[in-house]
Amino acid sequence: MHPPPRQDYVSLSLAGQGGGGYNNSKQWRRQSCWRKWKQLSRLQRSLILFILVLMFICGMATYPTVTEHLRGLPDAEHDIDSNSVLRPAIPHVLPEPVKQGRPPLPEQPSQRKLSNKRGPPVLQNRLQRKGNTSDTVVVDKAADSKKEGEEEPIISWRGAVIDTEQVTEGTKDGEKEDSPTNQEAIISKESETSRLETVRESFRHAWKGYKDFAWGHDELRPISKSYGEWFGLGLTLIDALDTMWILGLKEEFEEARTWVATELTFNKNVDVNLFESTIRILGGLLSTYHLTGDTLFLDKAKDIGSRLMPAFNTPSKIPYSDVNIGKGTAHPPRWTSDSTVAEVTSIQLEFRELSRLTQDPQYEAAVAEVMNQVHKLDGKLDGLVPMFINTNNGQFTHQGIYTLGARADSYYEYLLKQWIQGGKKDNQLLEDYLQAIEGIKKNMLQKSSPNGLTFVGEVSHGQFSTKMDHLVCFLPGTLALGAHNGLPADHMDLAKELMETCYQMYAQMETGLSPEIVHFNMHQGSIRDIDVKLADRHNLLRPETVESLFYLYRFTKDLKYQQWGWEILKNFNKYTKVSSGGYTSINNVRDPDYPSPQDKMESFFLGETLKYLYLLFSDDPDLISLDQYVFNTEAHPLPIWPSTA
Ligand code: DMJ
Repeated sequence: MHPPPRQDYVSLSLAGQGGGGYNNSKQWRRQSCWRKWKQLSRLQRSLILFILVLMFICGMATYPTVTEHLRGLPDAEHDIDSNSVLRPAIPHVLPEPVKQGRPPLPEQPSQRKLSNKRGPPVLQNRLQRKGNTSDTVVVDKAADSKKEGEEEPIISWRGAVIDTEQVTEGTKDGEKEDSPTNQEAIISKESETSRLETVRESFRHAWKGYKDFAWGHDELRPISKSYGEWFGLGLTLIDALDTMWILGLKEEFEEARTWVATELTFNKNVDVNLFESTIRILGGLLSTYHLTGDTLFLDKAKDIGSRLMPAFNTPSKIPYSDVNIGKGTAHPPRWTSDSTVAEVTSIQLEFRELSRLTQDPQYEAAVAEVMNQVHKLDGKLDGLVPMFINTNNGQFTHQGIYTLGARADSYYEYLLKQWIQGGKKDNQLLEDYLQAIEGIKKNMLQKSSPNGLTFVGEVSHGQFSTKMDHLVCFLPGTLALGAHNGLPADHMDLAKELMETCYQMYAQMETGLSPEIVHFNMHQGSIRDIDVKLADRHNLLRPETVESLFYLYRFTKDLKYQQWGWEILKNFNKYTKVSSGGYTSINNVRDPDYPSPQDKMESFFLGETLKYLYLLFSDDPDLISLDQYVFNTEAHPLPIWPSTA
């Protein structure tokens, strides 16, 4: 090799130079080195010194990473192993799952080194821990938005807050794979699986009763092993279609689909209630169409939707309550020309969606007209609406009574949900919703005695009443949904307080099941928070509390909500399950020895209650994502419209 001609090239030849013979004494070597050093030019000496200094600096800089890496190897190994056993809940910090082919090779040291370059060692450990513990503990959503380096509260599956620094210590000390944290993960996963399976079993049991004794009819009467007819349209079967799809009950779904394809006809001389058939039948068919892509359900939805339209032919454009879907005529109930406010304002999600799918604006126009009129009406109390509206003059009637329960409840729910469905653009809906929530806070919220449960009472001609319907328990879920969509954070605080109250309406009963209506005690010295009147002790298998538990769990990941739902499901199974098939409403939630079965399984038990329980126990946020779907008031998910902007 020829040295390059340039003079700044440093050439060192340390052995066998010159004529000096080999002498291995220390002194000779020292003198020889010194002589050679002196023989170098000034430039050469400076360059050598510069290189040595540079090497020293590099050595110092890499020292901590290398030592940290070496120290971290056993823990990293542990992390990788445990991650491969458990499914990642925070996938971006875990290895990609292998989709096909051979199992993955063990990670090579060079790969680990690469991953260490993503951040300083301490931060890396944090990220790994977070991913690592994702199956064992649930990271509070709010914690995710915290800056790196801040404390992250982690909640164990028992609901206890764990100090993240303690987890760090445990991991550094070489925690074993079967550490309590990982055992909890496995238990937690197992309980998710078994709870989901319990809901499926419950559904199958209900379905068995319906199939054996009420097939194709509206409702099962499980005690008398017969059926009840309301509209004569197979209400339970239609209401349950999307539940079967979501629960993955393919066989049951297919037999129901066959019935819809071959037996279901709306060309019948029957009177149906506009609201009930819209939320259960139209909503159920639209939702099933969206989930399955099967146009059979869309065709049926168009058919029933168009047959319901005569209801809007009223002097005021406020629809009548009843329609004869065979004759195309509509009318109010025999005793009044009023409609219920909740009914005329809780059909909008379904008819708007029907217009979007059919490109026929008549459906949306009809229901939007109702909303516009109600928006402008006098007679509200701080955004709260009365319970009745007249179909002739379009005015509120029976004014002065305000409730969040029967006859008004879903008005509030649909203000928010229409706003969400339409991409959060309609300010009128939003303003009416926000004003109503303020109205609730101002006029209806009180605390019970002795335990200070927050409850929503009623107002009657200026007088506050401590009565609260079970129906009101939709409200925590709706408030939480609003907060999730950017509405004030105090809505979530209130949602949590009311959720606790709704749970107590179950927990404080002898059967662990809520009555239809409760009254809260407010006077000092009360011995219990909740009283139930004799006539209000029934339970109709209603969904509102488990519906709200689903929302609260989705948004907070607080495991207590799953636990509460689990208790409720167990009590439904204990007190309302009929051995020959089906579940029954009961008359007395206060008598565990004889809850007094009513011999009726409402269609919403399959359409709503079991669906929300299933979604509550699932830890998959994409199973009907709340950023893609909005549930109608009968738990039928409809898509949030894609933005056209
Ligand atoms: C259902 O039909 C709907 O949830 C409605 O909004 C209220 N009543 C029942 C369930 O309780």
